[in-house]
Amino acid sequence: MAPDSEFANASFGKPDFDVVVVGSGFAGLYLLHKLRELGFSARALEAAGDVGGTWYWNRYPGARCDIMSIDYSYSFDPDLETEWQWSEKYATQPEILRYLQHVAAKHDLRRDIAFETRVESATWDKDSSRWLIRTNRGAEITCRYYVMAAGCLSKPKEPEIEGCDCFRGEVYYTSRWPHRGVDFTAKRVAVIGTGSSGIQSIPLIAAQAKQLTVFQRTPNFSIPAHNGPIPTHRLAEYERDRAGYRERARWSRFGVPIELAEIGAMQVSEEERRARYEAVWEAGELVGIGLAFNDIILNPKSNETLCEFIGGKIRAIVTNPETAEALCPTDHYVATKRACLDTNYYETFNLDHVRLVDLRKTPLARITETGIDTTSESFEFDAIVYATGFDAMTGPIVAVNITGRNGVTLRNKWADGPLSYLGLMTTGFPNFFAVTGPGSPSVLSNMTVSIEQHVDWICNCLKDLRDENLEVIEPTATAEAGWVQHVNDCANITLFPTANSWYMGANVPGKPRVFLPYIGGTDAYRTACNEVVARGYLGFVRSGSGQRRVNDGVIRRLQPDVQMLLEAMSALNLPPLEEMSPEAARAFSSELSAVRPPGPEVGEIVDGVLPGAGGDLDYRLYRPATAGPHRVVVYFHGGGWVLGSHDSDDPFCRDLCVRSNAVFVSVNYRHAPEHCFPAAAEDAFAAVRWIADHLETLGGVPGPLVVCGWSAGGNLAAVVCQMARAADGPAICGQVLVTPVTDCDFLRPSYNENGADYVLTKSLMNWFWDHYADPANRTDPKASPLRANDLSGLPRALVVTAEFDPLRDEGAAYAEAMAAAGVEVKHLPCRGQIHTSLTAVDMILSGAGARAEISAAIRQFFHQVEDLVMRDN
Ligand code: N01
Repeated sequence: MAPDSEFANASFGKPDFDVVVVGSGFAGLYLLHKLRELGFSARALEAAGDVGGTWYWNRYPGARCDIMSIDYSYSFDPDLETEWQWSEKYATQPEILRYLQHVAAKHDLRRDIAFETRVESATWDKDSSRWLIRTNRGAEITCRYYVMAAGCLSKPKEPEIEGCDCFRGEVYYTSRWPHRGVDFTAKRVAVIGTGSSGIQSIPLIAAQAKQLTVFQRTPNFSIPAHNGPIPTHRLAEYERDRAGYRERARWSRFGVPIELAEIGAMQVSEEERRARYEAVWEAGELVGIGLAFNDIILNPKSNETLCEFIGGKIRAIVTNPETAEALCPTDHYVATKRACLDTNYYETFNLDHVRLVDLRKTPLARITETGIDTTSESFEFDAIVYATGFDAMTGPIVAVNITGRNGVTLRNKWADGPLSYLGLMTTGFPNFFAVTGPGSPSVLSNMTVSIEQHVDWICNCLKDLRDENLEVIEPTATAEAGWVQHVNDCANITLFPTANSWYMGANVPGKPRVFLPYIGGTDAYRTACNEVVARGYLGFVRSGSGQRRVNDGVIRRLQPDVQMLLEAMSALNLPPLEEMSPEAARAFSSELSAVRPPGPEVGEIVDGVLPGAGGDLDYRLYRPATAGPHRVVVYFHGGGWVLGSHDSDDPFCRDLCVRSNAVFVSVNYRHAPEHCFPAAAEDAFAAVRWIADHLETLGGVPGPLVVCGWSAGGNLAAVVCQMARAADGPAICGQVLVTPVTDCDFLRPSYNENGADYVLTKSLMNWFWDHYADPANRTDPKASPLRANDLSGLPRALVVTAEFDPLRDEGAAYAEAMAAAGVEVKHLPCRGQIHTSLTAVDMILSGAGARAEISAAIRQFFHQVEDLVMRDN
């Protein structure tokens, strides 16, 4: 990155303003206020004729907030909270607009706003370290910092319907509703679009119009708002302690202080599930949908139960069965497209003069001079209302021609999707901020809470720069790439990417398919933003007055669900296993195993006994539900040779059995310290021999086996392969070593990097080794397979390592050493995972990809055998 001329500014004099802000809605107004309070000169440029932002433009009938009014309001001014009384649970657009006008007047903000002024371009001038802003009024304004506060849903989407311009009747857009209002009395009206704007306006348009026809392409999930007075319990909670209430909102998942569910939908009975959904339906609160259960946006099965519930409600309300069916969403999970709150939406379709046209059955062909043609019918109208949505999040930002360093435009930089650090800034565009930009919680949260958080962060950042005699700030490429990865990691464990939503950019033809907001939660996001500052503006280069401070780094490297798990475990303050006796540690880990999700159903589970090296060993066999016989995998559980059993690794075996369509035989081996090295290794080898000899009795296909193991079990799987090679059998066609122990020394970097904070610690590994093997025995290849003199001739291998595992480097070293010896090896390094996370089925969803790859490798090992057999025949 080329340094800016941080020395040169003096010769350019002062810019016109410290800060130029685009927009004067919730974000722009608060920015002006706060910047002024901090002594910065600021100017807001606003395309509209007055303040209000989205609430200035969206004046269609029925427009209201759908976050409760007391939550959907500023918290920065305590007096405002007492002097302004909201009249309803969900305030109307005129009331919210009056509120914003009141705020503007109270804080005398209009004097710093240029209305009817649209920003056309913004260009970074490297020599003067300032932005040059050009507007439709021709003037050029210079500023040190440029902040887009233009809203996420402010650029209407083109309706992209043939013939739009030729209709001779009245045309309205919900997003640009005339100030004079519209009277539909005695008119034949069409509404195109059934998102929030359509769903809010349709009942009110129906109340006036002679005839209303609704053109629906995709049905949406909507629940009744039950508007009226603010619920007394909520108002009482708010009034009892306003500051505390606001603080709870700031640290909540969605910016609204309501209790999160702690249980998944499939963990309760059908009656309880229904009761919870009824409560959500009655409460009439959008955030309540996702909070009925903690896995609604994670687990397809859970989500389907809510889809069915809402579908049932729609069918009960709408009397025409065909219309009811058409109104039931079938192509997306609840909440993966923005759900809606309505007043009498479904009831409206019971009115005789209201008709629904299902564009999935009869697509829209064109707009004509007199109405609308579908593929099967021509309609005549007096007025058409487009409720067709927005080019969300990125649209309003790239609508301005923003040019950063080296002449690069933001439009080009974001051509394949937005790249940002924290959703606040973007590399190559110094001193440019976006309020609630892509990559921040924004539209997935209570916007007012997220706006205040961003404004506070930006203003404090500018103040810190000023205090430290710095002028320019820009994220590093590493920090930005890390954040974009984290935003995607968060989205990818949810159901959101499965929907064609505007969250995914799917509503605008040609827009890249990228999940735009941050779904990690406003609480987690706020923590990350605060941490960036506390760590000296991690991920930023800050410069000015001859200084250049580079603080490169990535703020979130763990997978989001792994991070949450670690936080939850840290809150529980669990005792370290290594301070317990082996018996107590075993009992404790069994207790933990008992409360985790069970894993998927398999066809059959059979418990049995087989002869080990020193007596009988229990095993558990998992058979797929598909027709057999199946190939057989012998599995060894983790637990440092001291703990664990077929119970402890049961969900992992179920998952791999289903995914790989192979029989899994999970064998219990003797544990240390009662039976030290080499008991476990000898048992493991004896078990493989016995299973190889009894494949048909076990319902398996005769032929080579795959061996698989996790952690100490991975160690045993590796050792067994070496023992089988030495003994010339049994035949093993593949080894899968999941975060295995391969060596006894603790000198590799991963022990230092990951030895303290990620569940498997250095001291716990010490404890395991101390119980398992005397120091003299530890270098034996049967304990440390990496120490074998010769690794050639071993079965094909998949070695899986986790980034934040002390054992990462020894796993990688074993993969490398086998490859160097000519073994066909695949190494699968798992980014953001810890030693224990890959086996945590249905708890760590981000581990599912690795389990899919493990299963694919198992299938591949067996296919290679089958290919050989076919060739031989
Ligand atoms: O827009 P939308 P919106 N032919 O994109 C359809 C916020 N908001 O203005 O789904 C036919 O949701 C399109 O169909 P499909 C809120 O975040 C909040 O209603 O693409 N149909 C869809 O049905 C909301 O999510 C409030 O198949 C076409 C509709 O038009 C966001 O703003 C109130 C079409 C567009 O729905 C956007 O809501 C209002 C075509 N060519 C809005 N093109 C509050 O309550 C599009 N459609 C605070």
